[in-house]
Amino acid sequence: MELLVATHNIHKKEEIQQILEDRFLVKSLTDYNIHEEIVEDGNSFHANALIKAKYCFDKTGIPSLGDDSGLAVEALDGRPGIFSARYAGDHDFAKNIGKVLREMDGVDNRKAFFITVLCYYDENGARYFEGRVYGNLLNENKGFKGFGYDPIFVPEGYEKTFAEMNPEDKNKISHRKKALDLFLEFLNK
Ligand code: ITT
Repeated sequence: MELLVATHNIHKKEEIQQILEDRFLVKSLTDYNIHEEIVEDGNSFHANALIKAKYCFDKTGIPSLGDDSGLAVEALDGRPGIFSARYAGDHDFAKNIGKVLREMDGVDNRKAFFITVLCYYDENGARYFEGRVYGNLLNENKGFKGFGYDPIFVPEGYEKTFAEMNPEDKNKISHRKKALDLFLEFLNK
C-alpha cells in the first residue's frame, strides 16, 4: 500500500520508508511531481504538519502524512524549533549548525531534543502523532551520516552522534520512529 508523505526532503522520506519497512511504499511530493512551494507559516509543529498534510490530501485525494520536525535547545528557549530548516540559511545544514554552535558557545547546559509531529489527513480530517528524543549537543560536528543537526546531537544513553550511527540504529530510537510507532498503532486499531 502506498503512503504519500508531504515532503520534498529525501532524508525524511528514506527514514520513514526504513522505519515503516514493507508496511507501506513511501512516496514523496517529488515522486508525485508536485513542485509548488507549500507555505509553512504556522506557529507550531502541529500547525505546519497540518498545512503539509492537508495541502497534499486536497491536491491528490490520497490520505497523506505531513512531518514537521526540528531541534529544540533548552538553553536557547527552544530555538531553533519550528525555524530549524532555515535558522541561518534555507536548508543549509552547515550554516544552521554553525549558528546553533555560536549561540551555544560557552554554555554549559547542552540539553536538547528532536521532535517530530506527524499529521495524517484523510476524509475524516486530521490526526496527530508526536515523538521526541532527548540528548545533548556537542561543541563541534561529529559524523557524516543522517542530515540536519545530526552531527551535533548525542541521544541520551549513547556516546555517538546521530550522524555517527548507522541509519538503522538512529531509526530505532529517533523522534521520527516514536511518532511513526504511534501512527501505526492508530492504523492497527
Ligand atoms: P519538508 O517541509 O519538505 O518536509 P523540511 O526539511 O523543510 O522538509 P521541516 O520544515 O520539518 O522539514 O524542517 C525540519 C528541519 O529540522 C530539517 O531541515 C532539519 O534541519 C531538522 N531536522 C528534522 N529532523 C531531523 C533529524 O532527524 N535529524 C537532524 N535534523 C533534523
